[in-house]
Amino acid sequence: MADLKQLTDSFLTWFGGEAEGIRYYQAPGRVNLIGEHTDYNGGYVFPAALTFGTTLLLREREDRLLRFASTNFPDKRFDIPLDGIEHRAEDDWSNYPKGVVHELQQSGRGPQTGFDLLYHGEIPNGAGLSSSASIEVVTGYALLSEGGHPVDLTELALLAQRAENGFNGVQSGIMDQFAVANGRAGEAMLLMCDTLEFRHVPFEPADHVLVIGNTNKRRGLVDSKYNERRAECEQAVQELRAAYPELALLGQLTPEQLSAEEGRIASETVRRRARHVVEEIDRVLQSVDVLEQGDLAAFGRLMNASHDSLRDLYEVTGRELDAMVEAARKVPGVLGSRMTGAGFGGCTVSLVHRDSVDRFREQVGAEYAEATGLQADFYVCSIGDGVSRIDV
Ligand code: NG1
Ligand code: MG
Repeated sequence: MADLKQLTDSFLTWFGGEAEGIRYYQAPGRVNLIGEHTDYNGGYVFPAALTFGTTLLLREREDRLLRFASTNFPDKRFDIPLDGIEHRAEDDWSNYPKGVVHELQQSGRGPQTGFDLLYHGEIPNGAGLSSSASIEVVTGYALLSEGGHPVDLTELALLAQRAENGFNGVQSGIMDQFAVANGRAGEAMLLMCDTLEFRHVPFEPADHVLVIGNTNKRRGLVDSKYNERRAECEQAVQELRAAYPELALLGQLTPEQLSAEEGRIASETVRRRARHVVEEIDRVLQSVDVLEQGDLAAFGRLMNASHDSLRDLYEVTGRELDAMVEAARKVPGVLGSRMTGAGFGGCTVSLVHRDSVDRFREQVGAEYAEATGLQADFYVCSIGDGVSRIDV
């Protein structure tokens, strides 16, 4: 948890005035345990909220100005009138909270006064741990609460997704915002991305921990490739409609249904993309089954199968993620290891025996550096709660 006393001092340095009247909110980052590139296909995902994320301090103003500052980007503050909210490339990270304000205004619940806002992010940027969703969700939650509006967490997740998609031009799925809004400590979340039905699944493996490994390979090309994969999935749906006229999303097909008709897909590449999606959705459901039976080893094997499919069929892993996963799987006590998030760089997640964590850091760090020339970072993580107000 961030040091609130220090953040309060920092708030007063940015904005002056008194500490009285400052309120505190937090939203976590998230890690997806399995179910990758399934959300925008209307399939299942299995994410969990982290115990670190974004802390937001805010204080009402008497005028109609929003002033955004961040401890992560200390050389710039963005002062924007409530009546002038628009996307501007040069406004950098503040486009995320601005997107949320825009969506709140669209829905008739925009702030009625200005605010001073200080963000403190503990999530590495561009690593696939949802720093942007965390900023969006904490902003929406805080401004709705301050305005005296009831907060429906699912509606908040959708609003935050629109802020990311419409305002910021990323065609993201719903998983990130949803997990950040609805997470619960000690539990992962089985989410059906088409209907948004979800349930929490206890995930507190006694002798094992989740270790996130950051490849520190920033995801340069992610936007174009991400949208390319989405287009390939839509292509598959169109061609499969010859057999399944009602088909709207790939996630509606079982592996057997796809396999019976995949010959209708002309491109071999598109066929492989489709196969990844339907099999990955199936793996999510199998994961919940085996976890509910307490079979962690089986879950680890499903994590491995997920990564291999993302590498061979969906082709979104890349040299760095593959090298890290390969090194991780060689460490005794590792039940499974896979990339998490969009891919191309960013993070891996591994299920590691507690007694093997030190060896894991050492051995994976060294082998990864040798293979790629990059330094890895590791975080042993627990599953935390979704967005909330912090009472002080
Ligand atoms: P990351 O890599 O965490 O940004 C992206 C999408 C998700 C999902 C995953 C792949 C964004 C903001 N998020 O996650 O919705 O599609 O890729 O499973 O684009
Ligand atoms: Mg993001």
